[in-house]
Amino acid sequence: MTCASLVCQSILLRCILYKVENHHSQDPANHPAWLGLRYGIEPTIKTADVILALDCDVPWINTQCHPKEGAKIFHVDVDPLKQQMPVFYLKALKRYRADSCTSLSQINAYLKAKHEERLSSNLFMDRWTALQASHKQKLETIAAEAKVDEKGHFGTPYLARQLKKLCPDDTIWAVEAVTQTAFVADQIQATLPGSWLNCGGGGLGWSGGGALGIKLATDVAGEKRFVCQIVGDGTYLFSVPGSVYWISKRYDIPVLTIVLNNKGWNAPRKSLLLVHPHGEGSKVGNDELNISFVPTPDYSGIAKAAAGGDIWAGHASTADELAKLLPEAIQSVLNGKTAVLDAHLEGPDGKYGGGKAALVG
Ligand SMILES: Cc1ncc(C[n+]2csc(CCOP(=O)(O)OP(=O)(O)O)c2C)c(N)n1
Repeated sequence: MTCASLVCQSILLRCILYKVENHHSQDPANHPAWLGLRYGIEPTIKTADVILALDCDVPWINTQCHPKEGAKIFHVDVDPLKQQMPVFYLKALKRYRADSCTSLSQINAYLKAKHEERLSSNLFMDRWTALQASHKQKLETIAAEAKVDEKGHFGTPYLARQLKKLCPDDTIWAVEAVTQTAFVADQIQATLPGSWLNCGGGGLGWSGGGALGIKLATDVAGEKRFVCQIVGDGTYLFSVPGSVYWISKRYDIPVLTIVLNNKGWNAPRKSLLLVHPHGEGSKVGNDELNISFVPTPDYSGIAKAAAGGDIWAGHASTADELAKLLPEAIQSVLNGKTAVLDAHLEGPDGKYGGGKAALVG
């Protein structure tokens, strides 16, 4: 993947190697061509001369953001015609029904054989240097977003940055963070193939059972990897936590679950604003839209009850509380016991037990 990004940036004028939300992995964040993970909106899409879409179902949302006139688009996919999605259409110059890894290997081999000289010319060296500078800039911008407010409250960027810092380097991230996904991806900056997992399907709730399955699979493979599930609070409820943590305990499958508690569903508001930015729904609060969970349930308590009391469970509303509890939760998982941390985004207001950091009962 690294080579592919390099090749695209070098050979073509400006080319995006771009993967979006619903895929099993993303381009490695330590590569200068990394643009992160976005939901069909990324400024570079509008300026690119060439776009190579690889296994990407929704590379852009036309009404929000689309390639400029004359951009050359190539599409490589196991199913470029999306035969089961009759409305899907990507206006590409060429489409290839092909395995992306094989395709990239072939493209790289071709470029190396035919264009070695061009690749090492000053022009391309200069582009490479510029790309490295823009990558550095991007990483600095992302780092600046991981901040705490004047009350010590944190949002997803800060939380995800702490996770990246404190979890083992080879952690597998099972991510079902819905509207928070891009923030999580920016801060986690996954680089290991297969270490970032999310789901192409629209039905939410896979990540609870999924995290257990991933953990089991790595144990069976002898890798014994640390698995961290990062899940929206609404999605956590869809995941049937009563079953997940009962099974986690019954079969001793330790995972770390981080619940992104933003007091309910954020996605429906975002969706309605995309279609009716100034409609009636845009003028009312989440209560009236019936997407608020206030007062929120005791997410980690639900897990604890399901596990017969034998897991680590807690909630944190401030950066200080997080600094105390997150290392404990991680250590618990490393010691073989599942941990569920209810992370109160933007503070304790409206959230269960808000106001004091606590281990659940
Ligand atoms: C099983 C299921 N039910 C409903 C939906 C529709 N839906 C999409 S996003 C969303 C809200 C998810 O809430 P949460 O996990 O808290 O994430 P947030 O929107 O707050 O980022 C809902 C209800 C869905 N995709 N899957």
